Amino acid sequence: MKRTEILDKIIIDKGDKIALKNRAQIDKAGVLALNLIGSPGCGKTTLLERTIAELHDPRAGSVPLKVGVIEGDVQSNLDRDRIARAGAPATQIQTGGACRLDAAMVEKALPQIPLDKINILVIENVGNLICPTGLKLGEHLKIAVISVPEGDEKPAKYPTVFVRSDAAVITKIDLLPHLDYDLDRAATDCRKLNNRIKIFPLSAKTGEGIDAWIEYLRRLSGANRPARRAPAELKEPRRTAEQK
Ligand SMILES: Nc1nc2c(ncn2[C@@H]2O[C@H](COP(=O)(O)OP(=O)(O)OP(=O)(O)O)[C@@H](O)[C@H]2O)c(=O)[nH]1
Ligand SMILES: [Mg+2]
Repeated sequence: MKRTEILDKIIIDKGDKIALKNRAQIDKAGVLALNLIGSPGCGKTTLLERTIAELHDPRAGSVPLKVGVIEGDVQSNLDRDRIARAGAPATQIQTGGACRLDAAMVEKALPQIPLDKINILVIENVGNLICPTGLKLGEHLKIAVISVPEGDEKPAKYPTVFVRSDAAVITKIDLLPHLDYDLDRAATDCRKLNNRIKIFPLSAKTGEGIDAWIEYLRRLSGANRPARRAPAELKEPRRTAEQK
């Protein structure tokens, strides 16, 4: 192993230990934790605003679920303020230049979120489709977010996030009539990379497709209550040799 590779490994191992500590804290509270990964402007915060509205104030017959959010950006508190306006506890990490969050940043941010009062913690990673994919933060699941204006070839060109994610949200489908975007191609390419990935085409603006996404979160959140933790979805998905 080269010296730089050894240093990288030491850093990643240290980060993984902190991620495990974060995860233990999150599990103790019976909270489901998601790491949301997508390019700048793909629609992560808008998806969260819609998700918070649907889960906090559900239609008759469903129990409300409370969401807390750790926002990650290079600079500014803009996304934290949006989430706070949507009615969820939120805190902001400013990386000061780094293109992804790491477990130590999340460890510092966790005390700002009342884990005992929420069901789902979402960590919105820094807008980037590559850098955030390699680091564990303490989440149960990674969720990839891509959007129609980015183009349908994104899964083929940026495969790693789709290999490592449990679900892919394809957002801004309200723009499909205006753009040459082949939804089937994007979905097929995601499944070629990861045959267990769940795909949710939706529009956070119009609400089309949002029900399936909300139902998915409800099911996962129920599965992470302490008494019934660790069903298949909450374990690392098994990869084929090609996907590793
Ligand atoms: N038409 C349409 N526009 C959307 C949708 N979702 C988000 N947008 C718009 O896309 C732009 C970026 O949305 P954000 O939610 O801020 O994107 P983001 O991924 O959080 O951005 P960063 O945090 O900077 O990485 C905004 O102008 C949103 O209004 C959607 O479903 N349809
Ligand atoms: Mg955002």
